[in-house]
Amino acid sequence: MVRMKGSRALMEQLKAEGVKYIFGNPGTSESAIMDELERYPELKYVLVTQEGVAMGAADAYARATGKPAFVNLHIETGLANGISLLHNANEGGTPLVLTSGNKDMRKLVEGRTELKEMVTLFTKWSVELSHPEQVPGAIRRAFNEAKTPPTGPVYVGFSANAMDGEAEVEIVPSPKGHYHIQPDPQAVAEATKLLAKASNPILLVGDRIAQSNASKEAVRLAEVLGARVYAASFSEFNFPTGHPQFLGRLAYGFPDPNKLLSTADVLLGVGNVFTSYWFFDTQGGRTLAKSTKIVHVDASGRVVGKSEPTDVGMIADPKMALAALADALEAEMSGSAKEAAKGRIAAMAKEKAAQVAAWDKRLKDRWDLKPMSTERMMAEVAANIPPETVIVDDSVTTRNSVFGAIEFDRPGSVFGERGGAIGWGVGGGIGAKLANPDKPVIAIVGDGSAMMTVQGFWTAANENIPIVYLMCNNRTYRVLKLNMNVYKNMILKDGKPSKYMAMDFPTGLNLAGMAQAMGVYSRRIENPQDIGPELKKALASDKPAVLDISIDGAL
Ligand SMILES: Cc1ncc(C[n+]2csc(CCOP(=O)(O)OP(=O)(O)O)c2C)c(N)n1
Ligand SMILES: [Mg+2]
Repeated sequence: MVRMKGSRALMEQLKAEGVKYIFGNPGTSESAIMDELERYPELKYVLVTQEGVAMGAADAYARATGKPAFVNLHIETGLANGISLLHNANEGGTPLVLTSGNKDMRKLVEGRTELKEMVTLFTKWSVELSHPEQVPGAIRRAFNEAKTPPTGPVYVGFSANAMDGEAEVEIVPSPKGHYHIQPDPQAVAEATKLLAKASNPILLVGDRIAQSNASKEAVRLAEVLGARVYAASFSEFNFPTGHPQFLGRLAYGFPDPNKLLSTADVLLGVGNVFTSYWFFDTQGGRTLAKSTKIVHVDASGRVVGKSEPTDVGMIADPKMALAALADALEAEMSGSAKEAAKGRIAAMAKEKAAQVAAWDKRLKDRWDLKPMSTERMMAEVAANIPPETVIVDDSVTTRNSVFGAIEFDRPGSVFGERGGAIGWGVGGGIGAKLANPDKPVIAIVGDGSAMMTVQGFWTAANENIPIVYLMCNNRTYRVLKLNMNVYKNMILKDGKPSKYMAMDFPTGLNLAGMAQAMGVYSRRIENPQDIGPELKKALASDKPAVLDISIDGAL
């Protein structure tokens, strides 16, 4: 045990947890922390000028490193600005430790905000410390909670007396953690019984596959089973998109995903994959046909069987579960079932080839559009990035073209916005680049999303983080118009066209100008042929850059 101030115990515990970066924006309630940091140059403080940037950066950093990220914001005022993207981290299960300072506990009559009440809805665990003795243990528990499946964000508030007071403390890091939990053999047997006899199985992959590093196991299982593969989400690498059995992402707006999934006689969902869409469209929570039997695997007991009536629920690490299922299926499937699986795979190759041909045709048809099409933009990008490039995807309605043009074939190659709050990608680019200093990282961001956290350009300049931003400048919240059309067709059914109120930017967003004003190299690009040379130049510069690309925003 060593006697020290709470603020020093915090730094020592962060070092023990292996923290390299503190994403933050300080205020007076963080004075003790900022003073202590003077003696800890190994803990690099990444200053942001809007809290959303810190949250986006921490989210991407945690996901790209697989380790909890650390954020420090300012009391209720700074914390409030971070909550929008805290929601995304919570939805996606990102392990991060969010903190802020607070007034002295003794300032009772003057009034102080119970900070943890602000974030309990969006965190896995939240707590506020009143004594220096609590600091190392609470930080240790915070890291432990954040990284233990189901992973998620946690919050720790520091009252001034917890930071300024002294105590005898012991610094011990949180356990390394061995989280690959084997599935219940009974669940494997029941799932195998269903799957071995399936004549049209579908594997629905979610982000938890990436988190447990299970894409190889997912491929093996899909091949043994002869399953069609769809992604409920691809905000992390789940399955090689070029694989002949990978038939697409069920993005919102995809032609009726529920109908498609209901064609399966047995559906194997891995992760938090049974999501509901915006508008009410179900009775009693069932979105899929009764004839579709469901096997659902996830590390979280709160997710398995959550909404969709489920035949076999399996709470397990996806990697372990998929490996166990593939082994069991190989043993269980009859010779004729294996032959049938091969036949299905051959048919899928044709469907896949047709999808690729459809993309090529769309690209060709829209090649010379002015402003340029998203297809052309992304084809130019794909032709000019090194294969090891990491893509940060906050591209909103440009996303279909991102996936049309770029084949993702390895873990860590893509990190996308998830959870719904826009403003993720500018900070996301910073976090992904800090986690991948030796790889080129590009962030593809919608103009509306970029405007939410445009201050992040300044952080990229100030810290010289060589992230290349590609702005999808379509002068509109295009996705809101698409969703308005769905609302009209599905709910209003009035057959009248929408005026799309407040969904356009008649005063254009000069993102290149904003970047330049914040010290970042930038170019406005109208001609698709300029994308390649500008992108190469930006990637070679070892400095941040913003390429503000004017694209078509029509529906
Ligand atoms: C913090 C926050 N505010 C508002 C919204 C509502 N919203 C959802 S998508 C969107 C527009 C995204 O526009 P943009 O980034 O330009 O992409 P585009 O649709 O044009 O491809 C908005 C405003 C949101 N999701 N999050
Ligand atoms: Mg837009």
